[in-house]
Amino acid sequence: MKERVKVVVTGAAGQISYSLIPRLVDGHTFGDKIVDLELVEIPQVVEKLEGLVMELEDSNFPNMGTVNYTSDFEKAAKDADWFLLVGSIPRGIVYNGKKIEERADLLQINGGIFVGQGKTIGEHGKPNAKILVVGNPANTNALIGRHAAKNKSQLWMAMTMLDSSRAKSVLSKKLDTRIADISKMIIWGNHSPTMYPDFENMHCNGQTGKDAISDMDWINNNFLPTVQQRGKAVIDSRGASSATSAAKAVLDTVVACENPTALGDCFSAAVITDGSYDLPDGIICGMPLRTLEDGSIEIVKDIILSEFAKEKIKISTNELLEERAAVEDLLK
Ligand code: NAX
Repeated sequence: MKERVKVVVTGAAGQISYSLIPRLVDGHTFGDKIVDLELVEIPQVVEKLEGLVMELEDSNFPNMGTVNYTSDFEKAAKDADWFLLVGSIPRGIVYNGKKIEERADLLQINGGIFVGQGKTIGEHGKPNAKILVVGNPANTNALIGRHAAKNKSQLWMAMTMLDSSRAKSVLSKKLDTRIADISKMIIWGNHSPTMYPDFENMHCNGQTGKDAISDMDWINNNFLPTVQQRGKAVIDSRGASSATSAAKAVLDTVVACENPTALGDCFSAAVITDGSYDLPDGIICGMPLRTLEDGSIEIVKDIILSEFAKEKIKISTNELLEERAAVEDLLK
């Protein structure tokens, strides 16, 4: 009998999910496992998911198991292996009669959502569940969720894979090589414009970035701002935030967690700090990770950081500390 995996997706009627959900059951992301889907939305839009379920049924996915949709997160969470928390309230929306413009308001509203979801995941998710927070502000939402879950055997991550893929793309063009030739692309810090894409430690065709790129003018004035501001550039052009690339990054993160990491490589996601690299305690910070043969995931600890890198990372961890202070009441 084939193995099964139960996956909960929130924000299932949103634009990222429309690209993401079909590919969860395509036989690639979870290999040969049968994928049972629990699609979660807020009550106001949950009925729209009936149409998505129809489309999934009409798509002839051999690895698709059961598919349910609901606005009851607790019902969906029971014994789930994976939680892809895409749902959140975007900036600019009118919420309880107030237009949400300030980052602090956004942090409070979304943080509130993650208190409830975190508690439910801690109580009802599998003991070894993996949780990937996509909804912004992703790192701080993950911190709140993890705190509320009070279940240390589960792994909470915030997504930085899209930032890593963006950095790979820019570097591959600069080095005139295929994107597949770039590995070990670490994103440090927050999923925000303060993130630090670590060009020095990336590998390309047997060289490190430090050896391959000496043009610091290009790094400072082109590479860093392009990667850090890429989300905004997509919004400015499309009139909507990254969706298909964000969905691919979710899939890449799942694949990276489900399969052992190649020797010498690592992947990017933000997890709780553990004292490595002198990062402040108690924040969800982008770091290099690797998946071991037994399926466990650990922080890669042997990366050498230059003074340049340390300075940049500090800017991002300071921002994470500020975000944490803004939601202190949700972390009690
Ligand atoms: P959409 O606004 O299209 O979809 C979000 C969906 O979440 C909506 O359908 C909404 O009803 C639902 N939702 C809100 N609260 C919910 C709750 N409590 N439970 C279940 N569902 C809920 O946004 P989309 O473009 O799909 O983006 C989703 C989130 O991803 C946003 O917060 C966005 O900022 C964030 N992103 C994060 C990225 C990352 O790399 N970490 C990159 C892409 C994206 O910007």
